[in-house]
Parts: sequence; structure tokens; C-alpha cells
Amino acid sequence: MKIQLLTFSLLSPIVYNWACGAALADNNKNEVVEPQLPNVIIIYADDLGYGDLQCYGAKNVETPNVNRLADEGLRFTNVHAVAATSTPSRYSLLTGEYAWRKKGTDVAAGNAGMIIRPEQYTMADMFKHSGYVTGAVGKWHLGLGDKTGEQDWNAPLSASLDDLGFDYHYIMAATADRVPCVFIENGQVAGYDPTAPIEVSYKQNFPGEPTGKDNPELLYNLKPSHGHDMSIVNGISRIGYMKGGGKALWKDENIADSITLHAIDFISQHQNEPFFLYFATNDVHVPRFPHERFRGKSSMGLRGDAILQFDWSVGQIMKALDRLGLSGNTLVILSSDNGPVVDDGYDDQAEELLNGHRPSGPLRGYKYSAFEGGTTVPAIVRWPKMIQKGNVSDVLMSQIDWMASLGELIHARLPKGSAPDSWNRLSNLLGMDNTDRPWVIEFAANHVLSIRTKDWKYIEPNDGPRMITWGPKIETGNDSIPQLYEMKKVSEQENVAAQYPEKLFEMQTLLRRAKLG
Ligand code: NG6
Ligand code: CA
Repeated sequence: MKIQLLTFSLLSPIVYNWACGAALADNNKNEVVEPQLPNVIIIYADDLGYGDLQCYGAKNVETPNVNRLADEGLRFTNVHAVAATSTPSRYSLLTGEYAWRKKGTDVAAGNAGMIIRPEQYTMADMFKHSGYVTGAVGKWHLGLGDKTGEQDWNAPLSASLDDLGFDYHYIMAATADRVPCVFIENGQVAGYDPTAPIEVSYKQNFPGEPTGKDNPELLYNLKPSHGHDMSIVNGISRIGYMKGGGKALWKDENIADSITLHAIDFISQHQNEPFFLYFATNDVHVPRFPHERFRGKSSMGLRGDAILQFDWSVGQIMKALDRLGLSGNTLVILSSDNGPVVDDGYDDQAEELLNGHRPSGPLRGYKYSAFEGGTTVPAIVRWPKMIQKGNVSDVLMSQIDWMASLGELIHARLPKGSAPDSWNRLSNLLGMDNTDRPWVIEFAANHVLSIRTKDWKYIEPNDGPRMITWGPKIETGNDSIPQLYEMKKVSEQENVAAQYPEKLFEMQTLLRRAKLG
């Protein structure tokens, strides 16, 4: 039986009809058919910019699989990650709470304790309690264990993703540029090597262990450009110190293969029941060291090659869904945790080889920034059974709403107080309603908040430097005076605060009220 709801323009009829679909009478056989809830996969890229995919105008790199996903689904042009860095964006996506409300949600070290606490209600809890099997594969970056620095990596961790509603998890604790460089499967180091016990410190090195700073001769070609000069693993120096790991240490060139295979295994194993998969890729974060199948294959060096590898991972997931006959009833959401960065700490020639490619597309600013390039990200949603294919939407949307929206989709009952900042905007997500979110809040790396509507953007005043001082050459968005931009001109060039004092006041009031919750 076909459910055709695409003509509805408001959320309530969609929900009504979808809910009614919970028990459809099949007239021919005169029996009740329970339609299966859709599977949900979030493919969450790392540092993939608004302009980095071909279907968003990327130059010098081909992304046929993502293009196909967009052709078969709905491509958004005004979607915002909550923050301009990873940890706070992921925190917000998975809890429905703005990271700027909560201390300790800045970019996490690899030995951070669990930032989302077990008592918090997460997106995974929501799916699990609605009858889904839940999985997380790839980059985590939200802490593990009870307390920072107190994990014993040689035993099952004291707190892990099963405390947050994930049935299965195969993850990297933080990022590829942070120790420990091992995968953690269901709360224990995967392929643990008892001959090489693991020790981790973010304070001091372990006696006799080489570092990028003291032993540059041991480094592979990929030298640090800023930071990243501590422990050396696979010839690449990282942030933080570690010892041991032996056979369990990951090989950077195999990370994409490894997490993609684990994601596909999870899908295959749960093909006969509704599943939720959070698939967070390592691409295109530093250190960029893709498999040799991709190295040298784009004209933009390792950063371009990492985009090719990301596209490959997406293609593998799509192929697996096709093979298993699951594509029609699987809602795939593809997006990124923050804007792009070119040189993020390793000399990989990303800057020199751009050759006209603009990672943020037409937007000002990059990762870390209060300007739009910091949080505006690609977003594609495909669900052949319910979403008309091939459309593009400029609706203003924030990832903060995905928890409540997906909750609506699966008829979840969220406990009081959970996902406090997440609004049900399911109709936006499914392309059935083009009403913009009234406003979206953006959280820059330096904690400056901006609020934007479809037409205006206000950036809070801040005395900090205009350019990042600790590494990448990126505009922070800081100014000591209030900034107001007309967003019809996407480039945020002219501060019109003085011309439109009333609008400025209105936006400031909007932000003040939003902060109150
Ligand atoms: C920065 C790192 C950068 C990256 C970032 C987090 C330095 C000099 N730079 O501190 O390389 O790891 O943190 O990126 O250490 S994120 O996408 O995970 O937020
Ligand atoms: Ca990131």
C-alpha cells in the first residue's frame, strides 16, 4: 500500500496521517498490516564545508554518491550545526540541548570523561525506547568513562555509550588527531593487545616515548603546522600522550574502511527490525591520510582525497541499503558537525592546492567562526517512501531540532525536561512545509553567540582578536561593537547596525529571550 502525503503543507496532517498509517487495513486480504517504522541513519561528516560537495558547487572534486543521495532526496541550503566545532555540535544534536547552556562542552580531549551524563535523555534513548535497535559508529568526541583522565583503557570503561542508549558502538574516543588512537567497541578497546597496555595523559609524556616535538625525524611526511607535536602513532604526531596499544592501534589509512564496514555490519544484522544508526565519519578532519585508493586521486591533495573517501563511505552505505532492499524505508540524513577548515594543524598542502575551490562556498568564515561559514553545513535528507525526490529547500533549519523532529516521526514520548531546546520541525525535515524556523542560534568556538533569522543576523560584541591567534588563518567574527547583517547578501560584509537600530534591538531582544529558554 502506498502512502502519498507529499501534498500536505502543515505538520499536523502529516503526523495525523503517518500515525494513522500505524495500522493500515489491506482491503484485498482483509487483514491489518503494521507498516514498519523507517530506519534512520544520520551520516555526520567532520569539518565538511558548505561548499565541499559537488551538489553544493564544489570544484576539483567529484562526489557522485552524495550527488545521487541529493538527487533521490531533498537538499537543504540553509541548515546550521549548533556550533562551529565538533563537541558542542554533537552534544546538541544528540541531546536537543544547546551546548552553550552547559559547561564542559568545548572541544574535548581524548581522555575527557563522559560529557553527556547517563541520566540525560539522548536521541539514542529516544529511538531505543521506541522499539529501535541503536548503533553509533565512528567519531565520538563526547568523552568516555566517569572522570576525565581516570579511565583505565585496559579494561571495560566505567561509563560508555550503552549508558546513553546505544545498543552497539564502535567508536574513536575523540578525533584522529587526539590520543588514544584505538577503536572502542561496546566500551572496550577493540582488538585489545595484552602485550601493550595502554596509558594516556594530556599532561605529560611517558618516559622514553618519542614525540613530534623532540623526534621530528620519526615523522612521516605529514608534519604538524601548529600543535599536534605530542605522541607519534603511525608516524603522525598527535595531541596528547599515549603509550602502548600495540596491535590495537588504528592505521589512519584504514579508518574509513573500518568504520564503514562496521556500519554496514550493523545495518545487515538489523535489517529485519527498525534501526537507528549514528554514523560519524572521521573524514574530512585532520590528520587527513586516506587509503591509497584515494590518495592522489583528487587534484586538491589530501583534503580533496578525504572528500573522495567520504563520498565512497556514503556510497557503500547506500549500496548496502539497496542490496538489502532497505533504501525505500530508510531515512538517511547527511550533514556535518561544523564548517570547513583548510590548514587545521598539519602541512598537507590543503591551502596551496585549493585551486579555486571554496570550502565554505559563498559564505564568510570557516570552522570556529561566528560568520556563517562556521555553522552552515550541507544537509541532505533521503527517504524514498515519503520524500519527493530531487528538491532543494532553502528553509532555515537547525540541527538542534532533529531530536524532537525524529521523535515525532517515530511517535516517541519524550520525558519531561528532555531535549529542552529541540522543536518538532518534522515537516521542514521531510520537505512538506517551507516555513522557516523563526530564528537559529550559532555558537562560535570563542563562545560568541549569533542569532539569525532568514533575513537578518546579529553577532554579539566581543573584545577578542579578529583572527584566530593560535593556528589557522580564520576570521573569528569578533568585533567590539554589535554586528548586524542583511542575510539576503550572504557574504556578511557590511555591518548595518548603525543604519537599523530598531532591527538591532529586535535581534538583541530575540537572543536575550532565547537564552532564557
Ligand atoms: C583544535 C586543533 C584542531 C582540531 C580541533 C577540533 C590544534 C592546534 N588544533 O584545537 O586540529 O583538532 O581542535 O576539531 O590543536 S573538531 O572538529 O573536532 O572540533
Ligand atoms: Ca568537526
